[in-house]
Amino acid sequence: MTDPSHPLPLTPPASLGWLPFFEEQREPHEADLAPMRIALVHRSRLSALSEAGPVALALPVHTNTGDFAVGDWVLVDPRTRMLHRRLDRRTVLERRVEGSRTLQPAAANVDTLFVVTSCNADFNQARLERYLALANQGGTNPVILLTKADMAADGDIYRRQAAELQRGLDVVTVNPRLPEAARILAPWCGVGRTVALVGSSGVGKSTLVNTLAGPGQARPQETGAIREHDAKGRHTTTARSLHAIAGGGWVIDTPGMRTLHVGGAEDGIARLFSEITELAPSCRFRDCTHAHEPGCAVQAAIADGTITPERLTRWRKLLDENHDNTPAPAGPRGRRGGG
Ligand SMILES: Nc1nc2c(ncn2[C@@H]2O[C@H](COP(=O)(O)OP(=O)(O)O)[C@@H](O)[C@H]2O)c(=O)[nH]1
Ligand SMILES: [Mg+2]
Ligand SMILES: [Zn+2]
Repeated sequence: MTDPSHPLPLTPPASLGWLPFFEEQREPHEADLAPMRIALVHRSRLSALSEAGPVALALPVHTNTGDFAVGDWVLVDPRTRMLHRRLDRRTVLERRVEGSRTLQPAAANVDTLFVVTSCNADFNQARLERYLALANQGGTNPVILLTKADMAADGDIYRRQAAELQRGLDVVTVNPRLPEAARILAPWCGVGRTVALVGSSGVGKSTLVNTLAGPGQARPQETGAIREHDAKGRHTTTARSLHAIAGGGWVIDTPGMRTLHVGGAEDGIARLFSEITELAPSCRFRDCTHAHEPGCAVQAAIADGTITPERLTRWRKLLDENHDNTPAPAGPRGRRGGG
């Protein structure tokens, strides 16, 4: 941590991903506040990275740390280290809080979301689609990372099945244990850029964080062999955190996002299933559900093999779940998209 008796520098650290988008949000009276990036979110504390290093922030009373995400930009009093305010996010990955419709930010200002899956029983198109919907919705570019291809009989099958999940989707095979993983992922990393990792437990996320951090670094993340549950079977409170990448840029591991419930992601789902969504205007009925109606362009695409029935089923299921998890907007209109 930085020496609390010294004022912190006011220069926004460009290497941390500071952009004109954030600069433009600073009001004239905020010129003597220091921009910093949230690096760690705990139940009762926040730490941030400044030009001078890590800073434990002083929080105003009634601050809810759950409103902040790793990757957020905040303005801080350089003398007292008191948090002043959070700047608007360029992108945000939000997950639904278990048992409620509330969305909680898990990572902010992420450029690329690496959706990690191994080439084994973990591979599941429906689950990958959830992560893609989340990335699309938050304005983040998704890339699928296939791990453990070295242990699979035929990695190409997984590659093909991943590539067909979204038009133009990048799919990369990578072994997180090898140093060359950093070179393979370099096109998405680099100075000022931020990537985040999501995926099931055991697919290699923490190993990848360590590899990206580079040799000679204290291993930032515990991997595989270490128990991920405490004696009661709950997840240990592994905090989400921001780690420097050796070749420049930042990586966020998101241990809280193993199971994913989609809510408020209608646009992200539409983009994910664009081959279905784009056909809808060609259906005879404007409100076609693509289930049983005559003159349905989507059913025609299924009949000629362009779209698989499984894909249509997954689209419908995700859309239904999203609807159930999305708070109805306030106002007399009621249901979202109605009228
Ligand atoms: N053989 C092989 N092992 C891997 C690969 N990726 C990860 N592992 C191993 O899988 C285990 C779980 O990795 P970990 O990073 O802890 O997964 P996490 O739960 O996603 O953070 C570790 O023992 C890794 O060394 C891979 O591509 N090939
Ligand atoms: Mg891990
Ligand atoms: Zn239709």
